[in-house]
Amino acid sequence: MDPYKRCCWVLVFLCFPYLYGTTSEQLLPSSDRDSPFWTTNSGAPVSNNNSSMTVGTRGPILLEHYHLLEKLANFDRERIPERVVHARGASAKGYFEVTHNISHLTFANFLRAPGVQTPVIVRFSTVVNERGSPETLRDPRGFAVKFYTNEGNFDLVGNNFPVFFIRDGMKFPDMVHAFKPNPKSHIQENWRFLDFFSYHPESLHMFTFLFDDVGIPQDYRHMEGFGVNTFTFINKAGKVHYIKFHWKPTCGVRSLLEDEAIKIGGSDHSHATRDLYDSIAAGNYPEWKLFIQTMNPDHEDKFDFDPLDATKTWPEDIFPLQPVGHMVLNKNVDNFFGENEQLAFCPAIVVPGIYYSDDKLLQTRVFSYADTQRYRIGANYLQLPANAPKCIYHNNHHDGAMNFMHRDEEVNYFPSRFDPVREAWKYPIPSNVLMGKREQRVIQKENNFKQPGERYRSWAPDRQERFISRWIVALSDPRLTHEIRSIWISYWSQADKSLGQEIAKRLNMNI
Ligand code: HEM
Ligand SMILES: *[C@@H]1O[C@H](CO)[C@@H](O)[C@H](O)[C@H]1NC(C)=O
Ligand SMILES: *[C@@H]1O[C@H](CO)[C@@H](O)[C@H](O)[C@H]1NC(C)=O
Ligand SMILES: CC(=O)N[C@H]1CO[C@H](CO)[C@@H](O)[C@@H]1O
Repeated sequence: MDPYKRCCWVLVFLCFPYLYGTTSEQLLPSSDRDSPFWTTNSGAPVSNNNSSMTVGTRGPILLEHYHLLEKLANFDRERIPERVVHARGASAKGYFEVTHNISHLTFANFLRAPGVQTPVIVRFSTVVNERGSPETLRDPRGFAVKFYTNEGNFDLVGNNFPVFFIRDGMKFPDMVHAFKPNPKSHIQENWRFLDFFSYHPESLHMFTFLFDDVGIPQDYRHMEGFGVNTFTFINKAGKVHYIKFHWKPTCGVRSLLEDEAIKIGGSDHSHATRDLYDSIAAGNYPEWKLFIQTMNPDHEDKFDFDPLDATKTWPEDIFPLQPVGHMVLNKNVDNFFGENEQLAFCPAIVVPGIYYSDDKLLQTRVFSYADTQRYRIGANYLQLPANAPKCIYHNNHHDGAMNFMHRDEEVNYFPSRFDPVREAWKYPIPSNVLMGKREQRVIQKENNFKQPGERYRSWAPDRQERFISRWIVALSDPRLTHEIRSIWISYWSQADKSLGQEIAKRLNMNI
C-alpha cells in the first residue's frame, strides 16, 4: 500500500466513530459538523481532491467520478437571480432597543417597554444598478430592517429618502424600466426617465432629494432611513394611529459631491460595503435612533395633502418626531450569500399591533415582495436561517422545493379531531368600515408642487446652485425634445417660479 493510500485509510478509521457512531437523533448542529477531511455533500470521504479520475494518467475523464460532477454542478448553480431592484447591498446584524414607552400607541410586544431588545438584521442597498455596480452613483439607498420579534418578524423596508417617485404601484414596473439601462444597448441614459417622469409631476418631491446633495450618501452609516409609506399602530383598546417611521444616524448625515464620488468610485466599487464592514470589525458600531410621527386618522382630511400619499412628508411642526428606540449594528455577516443574497424582505411582514394603511403604494408592495422572493429564492424562502422567525411557528403551508423543515405529524390539514387544538390568537386590526364603488383613479389631493417648492426654498444658495446645475446637465441630454424640456421647466416653475426661470435661462428656453 502506498503511503498516500495508507494515510487515507488511517483517516477513515479515525473518523469512523465520529461520523457513524451517532444515531440520527443525535446529529450535530451544522456548525459542529465540520469535518477534518474533505467529503462529498452526502458526507462520504473523498480519497483524492486534487485530480480528476481518468482512464490512464492522461484521460479521458470518467463520468463515474461523482465528486468531480458534484463539485462542478454546485459551482454551475452558485448564483441566484439578482434582485430586480436593490441588487447591490451590504448587511449587518445587531439589536433594536426600546428607549421610550409607546405602549399607548401599539400593543406590539417588541415595543412593550423601554429596555426591551430585539435582534435585527439590516440590509442597505443601491437601487438601479447591478449586483456588482459602484456604490458611488446618484441613486436612492435602501434601508431594510428585519426585527426578529417573539411574535414573528417585522420587516421595515424603507429608503434613505422620506418620499417616493410615484404614489400608485401600478406605475412601478414602468418606473424601474425607465431608470434601468436602455433595453437595446444596456447603456444608462437619463432621457429615458426624464421622458417617463414628464408624465408624473408627483415625482418632483422625490427629485428634490435625488438631485440634492443627499442623492449620493457618503456611505451607508451616514444616512437616514424612512419607512416612507404610512403604517398603522393599534393599541390594546383598538385605537388606531397612522404612523411614519424615521431612522436618524447618530454619526450624522454626510454626502459625496460629484468629484468626490467619481474619485472614490473610480478605484473602489465597494466603498460603502467596506466602510460598514470595517467599522463594525473595528468596534465602531453604527447606531440609528428610531422616531415616529403619529396622526389621528379622524384628522386625515384636514390637510392640503393626502397623508396616505407616499410623495408627501408630514410637516414636523404639526407632527413632531417622537423618539422610540435605537438600533446598534455590532456584528458583521458571517456569510454574504446566506445573509445578503438570500436575505428576503417584505413590507407585508408585520406583527400584531402594526398594520398597513390604504396607501396605494404600500398596498401593491404587500403583494410584490413575497412574490419576487418565491421566484428569486424559492417557495420555502422563509425557512432559510436569515429569513426564518426566531420564535415558534406552525401552520400547514409546507412542501414544495427545498422544504427542509422536520415534520412528523400525520395530520397536515385543518380542522381535525386528531390535531391538538391550537388557540386562535385574537388581536385587533383596524376596524374602519370600507365602502366604495370599483374605481381606477388618481387621488383627489395631488398637490404635487407645494412640498418640493418649500424644500428648494429652505436651502442655502450654494445648495440651490448645485441642484440647478444637476438639472441643467440632465436636461441637456441631446435625446430630449423641446417638449420634454418645456414640461420640466413648467413643473419646476410651479414648484418655485425662480427655479423654473433659472433652469429655462440656462437652457436658452423661452417660457
Ligand atoms: C409599488 C412599489 C414598489 C414595488 C412593487 C417594489 C418592489 C420591489 C422588489 C420586487 C424588490 C426586490 C426584492 C428582492 O428581490 O429581494 C424590492 C426591493 C426593495 N424595495 Fe421596493 N418596491 C416598491 C417601492 C418601494 C418603496 C416605496 C421603498 C421604500 C420605502 C422600497 C424599498 C425597497 C428596498 C429597501 C428593497 C431592498 C430590500 C433588500 O435589501 O433586500 N421599495 N422592491
Ligand atoms: C495536486 O496537484 C498538483 C498540480 O495541480 C500537483 O503538483 C500535486 O502533486 C498534486 N498532489 C497530490 C497529492 O496529488
Ligand atoms: C407605559 O405607559 C403606560 C400608559 O400609557 C403605563 O400604563 C405603563 O405602566 C408604562 N410602562 C412603563 C414600563 O413605564
Ligand atoms: C483527503 C485529501 O485528498 N486531501 C488532499 C486535498 O488536497 C491537498 C492539496 O493537494 C492535499 O494535500 C490533501 O492531502
